[in-house]
Amino acid sequence: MFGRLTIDSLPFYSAVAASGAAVTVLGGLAVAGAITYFGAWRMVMTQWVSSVDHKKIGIMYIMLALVMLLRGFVDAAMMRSQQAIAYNSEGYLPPDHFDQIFSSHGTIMIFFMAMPFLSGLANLIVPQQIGSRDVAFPFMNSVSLWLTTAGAGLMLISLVVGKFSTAGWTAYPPYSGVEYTPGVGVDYWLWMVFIAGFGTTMTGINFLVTIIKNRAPGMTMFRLPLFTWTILITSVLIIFAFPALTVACAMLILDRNFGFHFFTNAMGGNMMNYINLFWLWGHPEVYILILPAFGVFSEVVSTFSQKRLFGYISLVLATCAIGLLSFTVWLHHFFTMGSSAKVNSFFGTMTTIISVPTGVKVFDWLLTMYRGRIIFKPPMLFTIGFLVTFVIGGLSGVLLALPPIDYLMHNTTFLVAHFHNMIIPGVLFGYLAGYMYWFPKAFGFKLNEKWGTRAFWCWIVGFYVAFMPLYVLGMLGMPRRMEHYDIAAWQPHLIVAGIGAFIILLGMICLAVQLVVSIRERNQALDLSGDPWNGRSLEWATSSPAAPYNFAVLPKVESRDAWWDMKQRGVAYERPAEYEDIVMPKNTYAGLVIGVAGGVFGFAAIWWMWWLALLSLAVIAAAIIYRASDDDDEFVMTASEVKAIEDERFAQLAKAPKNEMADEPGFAGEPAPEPAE
Ligand code: HEM
Ligand SMILES: [Cu+2]
Repeated sequence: MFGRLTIDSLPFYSAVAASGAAVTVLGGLAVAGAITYFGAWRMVMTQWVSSVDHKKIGIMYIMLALVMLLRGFVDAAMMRSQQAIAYNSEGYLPPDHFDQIFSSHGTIMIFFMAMPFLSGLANLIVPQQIGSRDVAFPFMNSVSLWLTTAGAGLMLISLVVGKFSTAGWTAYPPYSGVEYTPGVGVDYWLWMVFIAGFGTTMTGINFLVTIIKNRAPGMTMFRLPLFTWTILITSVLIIFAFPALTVACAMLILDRNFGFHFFTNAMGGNMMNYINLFWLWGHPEVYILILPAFGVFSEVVSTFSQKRLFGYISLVLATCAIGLLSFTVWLHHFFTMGSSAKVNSFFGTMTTIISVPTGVKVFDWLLTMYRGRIIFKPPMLFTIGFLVTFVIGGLSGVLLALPPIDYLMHNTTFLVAHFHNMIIPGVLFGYLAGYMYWFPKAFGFKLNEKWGTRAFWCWIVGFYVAFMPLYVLGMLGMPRRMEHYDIAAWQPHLIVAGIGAFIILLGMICLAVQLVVSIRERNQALDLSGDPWNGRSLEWATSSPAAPYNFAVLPKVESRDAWWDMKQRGVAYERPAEYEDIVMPKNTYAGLVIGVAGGVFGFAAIWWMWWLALLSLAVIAAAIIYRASDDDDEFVMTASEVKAIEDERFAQLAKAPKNEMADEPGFAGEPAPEPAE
């Protein structure tokens, strides 16, 4: 009945594990309690979890990402404190537990923090930027959200029932094979990645189609805002890369649970096939994560420099080039695994070539700032912090791209320093900048800037203090993933790194305080105009938050920076003589049902409760059939309803300051002079 699930699967074997489980359970209860206390269940069910509105789906993705950021950070803080004290001592985390923690940290940060954050920003903004009323497949969008959430749910459940994988975020065989790692840990990892991967693949398809098909009249490809361009290329990468991961997971699942031998050392298997498949996804994945952040930086840098983006075409082409090249470098993750010198040099060369289009982008951003009238709001601070720090990380990447150097540095903390140096300023700062930049669009009020600035300073200082020592440690020969060590020279650096993690903790606290303070003082920071930063692209044409249909009348685009152009021509806030009926998709629980059943299926498969697995597959099939045969999936918003909403919007606009940025020191009013391209 319960497969391999027994009472011993509960984490009473260790105090640290039991408290992790307790915090998870109490956290879940607290959320449920809060919803009950505020009498909000009805609202949550009918307006949020069943929603197919891309804006609400985006907000839910970002909420998921922020919760998982907290969880991933707690893991990081535990590792940092363990390593700070574990010189000639066991520290407080036993090896098995430490291994679970680095595995869950990496897995959470990549799959359940960064990926949902990126899907969330894309959902919130892309349809509005292209002048569309929704994504191409609103229902599929809801399924994607709930499958991703199901994966994250399994991640949290693994803290309570059973143990998590100890095989790192990459789950390399043969270690992750059943021979060396029996138990459910690796199966948790495999099934959650497999299930969330379906959601992500569907998101990729959805956004590719949306951007190709749903653009407003006049929005040609070379008028698309840069953020939308990066989401377009990211979607293509998702569609080509994620299947490799899904297949690798499926094969390892077969190996572990059904006696197959794809990746075993015996019986004709070859573990290198897994590692190739994994990085065939894994390297494009880092660009899947970072390109949207580049998109955010592009938007932010031109808005807050009050200038047209410099080198638009070169930024688009560089994005495409990076997307293409990202499929040609995967072997740099295993230079040391014995390929020939020729193969290694090919992949090393390709890797260094990627730095060229990336460098182009950096210069474009710098030249956008050059002679701009920069306004130092928190999103802009994160952008500048990114530019400086990312270049350092890029240089250490070029070093690692050289196979002879990689032979020395492979699996040391030098690598850990390098990729955090790319991923924290490059990915996380980008998403945080996007969060602060687009928050008013989502909720109708701005985030507190003082706390945003404090968060920025803690993050950037904390980053340097936490990760620069790892470069040194790497050169001192410290391997990654060490639970304890007996080399005295390492400890001072690890203590400094621990202090850095503490400063980042302050940054996390500032983010939380910022949110709380902003909600409490929202009436002083209302965004009445929908255009709080004097923006350039179409998402600022809608009200904040946007009406369910975004645009009562689809905008007619006549140039790049469409909204800026409309404001210049004085046609930004024109009202039509008459409104029309708008057909909208109806909310549905089918997406939620598929997600929950997907999560239950994963849990059942992990624990070998095959009857339950079959049952949940049947539920998924039933939900799909129900939804597919339901013809009543749309409703009409009548012209008079639309008019009522728009009347309110224009009444609000009349109250809004004409240009909310006008009080800022350095406000340009007119566009700043453009350097020739
Ligand atoms: C917020 C501050 C962060 C800190 C203090 C931190 C710290 C750490 C530490 C101590 C490790 C283990 C290093 C070792 O193996 O010796 C690690 C590994 C890792 N981190 Fe982070 N990290 C942070 C943020 C992030 C973010 C934002 C991401 C990704 C979006 C990320 C992704 C990873 C990955 C993929 C690994 C490798 C896990 C493995 O070895 O399997 N980290 N991090
Ligand atoms: Cu790579």
